[in-house]
Amino acid sequence: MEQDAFSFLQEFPTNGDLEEVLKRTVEVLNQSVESRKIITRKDLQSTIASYFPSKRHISSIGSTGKDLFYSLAKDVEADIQIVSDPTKELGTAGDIKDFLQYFQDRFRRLRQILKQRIDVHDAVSIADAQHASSKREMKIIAIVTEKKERKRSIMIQIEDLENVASMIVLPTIEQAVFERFRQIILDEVLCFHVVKGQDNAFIGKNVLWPDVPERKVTGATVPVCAALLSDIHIGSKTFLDEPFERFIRWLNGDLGNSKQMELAGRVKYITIAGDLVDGIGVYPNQEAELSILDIYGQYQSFAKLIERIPDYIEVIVIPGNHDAVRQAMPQPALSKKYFEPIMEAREVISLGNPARVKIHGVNLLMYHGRSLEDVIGMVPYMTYQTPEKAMEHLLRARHLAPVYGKKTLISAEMKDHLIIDEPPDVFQCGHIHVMKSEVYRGVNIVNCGAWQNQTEFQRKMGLVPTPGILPILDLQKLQMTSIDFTKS
Ligand code: D5M
Ligand code: FE
Ligand code: ZN
Repeated sequence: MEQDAFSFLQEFPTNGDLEEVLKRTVEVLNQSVESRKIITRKDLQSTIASYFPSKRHISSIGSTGKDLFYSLAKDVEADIQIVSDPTKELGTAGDIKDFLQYFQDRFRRLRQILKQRIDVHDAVSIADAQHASSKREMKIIAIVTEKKERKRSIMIQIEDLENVASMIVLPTIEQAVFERFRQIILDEVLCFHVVKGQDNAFIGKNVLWPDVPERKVTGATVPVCAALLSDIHIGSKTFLDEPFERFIRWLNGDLGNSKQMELAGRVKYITIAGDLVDGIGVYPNQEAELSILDIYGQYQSFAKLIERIPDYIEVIVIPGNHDAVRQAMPQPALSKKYFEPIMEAREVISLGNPARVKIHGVNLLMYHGRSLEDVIGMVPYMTYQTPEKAMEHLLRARHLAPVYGKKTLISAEMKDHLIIDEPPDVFQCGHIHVMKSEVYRGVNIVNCGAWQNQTEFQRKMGLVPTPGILPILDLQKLQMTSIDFTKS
C-alpha cells in the first residue's frame, strides 16, 4: 500500500467498515486486468464510492479539510435534459387578437387538465347548465373574471369559450367550503359545483382546482445533490459577500463539518432561479443601495464569483425581475451581451423563465416567482413568510401566474407557457427572499431565499428576508436539507 493510501485510511472514520473497505479493494484489484499489487488512495476512494455510499464523508474541517475532501460528484457523469425553455418560442404579442388567443389556449388546456380528474368528467358547458331545469346540480368548467367578497357571500363572474354567467356563494354554505371560494384568484380555470338558480345565475356549492395528483416520485440512481439558489443580487450593497464566499469555500471542500463536507462532495448541480444581479432602476431609489452602478459590471462580478464553482458541477440559471431581460412573463434567457462574461468564466446552462429540466430523470420546474406576490396579496392568510404555501397554490391552479394585469406582467403569447402541463417532481422558486420548503402531494417545493440582506425598500414594505441559507436537494432520496452560511 502506498504512503498516501495509509494516511487516507488513518483519517477514515474508524468503525467496522475499514476491514471491509480493504477486502473489497483487494478483490477489485485482483479482478482488474492490470497486475498491480500496490493499493493507492484512489483505489480506496473508488471502493468507498461504489460500496459504501453513506460512509463517504471525512470528518474535520479547516486547513486539513481540503486534503481529505472527496467529491463523489466529480466521478459522476452529468445527466441533464432540457425539457422546455421559452426563449426560442416567444413572439411579439400585443394586440387584442393575441390576448383572446392567449386566454383561449389557457382555457382549453387547463380544461383538459381538469377533465383528467374523475370527479370532473361529467362537467358541462355554461350554456348547457343554463338550459337545465331549476334546482338541478351540475359541474361547470370556467375561467373566473370577477370576484367580489361581501361579509358572508361572494359574487363571482365566470366565462367559458361561448358564454358568461354569474354565480353567488351564499352565507348558508359550510364555512370550510366558503373558505375555499375565498381562495379563488382571478383568471384561474376551475371546476364549480353549482345549482341552477333564478335568472340563469348559479349558486356555487363547491370549487375544485385542477391540482396535481398525489404520487410517488422516483429519484436519481446515484446519490448526487443539487444546491438550489436564487436572488443573489450582485451589485447591491446588501449582497451578502461573506456568506456567499463561505458557500463557495464549502463547495470546494474548504469548510464545514464532516456531514456538510460529505454533502458538498455530492453537489453535482447548482440551479439558480433568477435575480442573479440587482440590476439598475428596478425599484425607487435603488441607486443609493447599489455597489456596482452598471449592469454589465454586475454580470462581470457575478461571473467572477461563479468562476470558483468546481468545474465538475453543472450550473443552470434562469432570469428574474432584476435581470437584464424583458419583464413580461415568460422571460427569455439572458442575452449574449450579459451572458458573455459568464461564459468566459465557466460553462453555464442559461435558460428562460420558467424552464423545465430533467436531472437524472428528476423533473425540475424552475420559476423565479414574481406572481407569488400576487398570490400572497389575493389569497387570505398567505404571507411573505410562507412562500411555500403560495407555491402550493400555483401547483393547485396548474398555472405559474394565474392573474393577469396585477404585479406580474404577462405577455399574451399564442401559447400559454405558464401552464404547468406536467406535475413536476421538484418546484423551485425564489423572489420572496424567504427560504422555505415542503412536500406537497409528492412534489418537493422549495423557495430558495436570497443572498441579499434586507434593503431599505424591503424594510419599508415590511419584508423580513432569511438570506444566506442554502437549500440542498438529495436527488436520489428527494430529501431537502439546508446549511446556514451566515454564521462563520
Ligand atoms: O423582491 C424581493 C422581495 O421584495 C419579494 O419578497 C417581493 C418584495 N417586493 C418587491 N417589490 C415589492 C413591492 N412593490 N411591494 C411589495 N413587496 C415587494 P425582488 O424581486 O428581489 O426585488
Ligand atoms: Fe430577488
Ligand atoms: Zn425577484
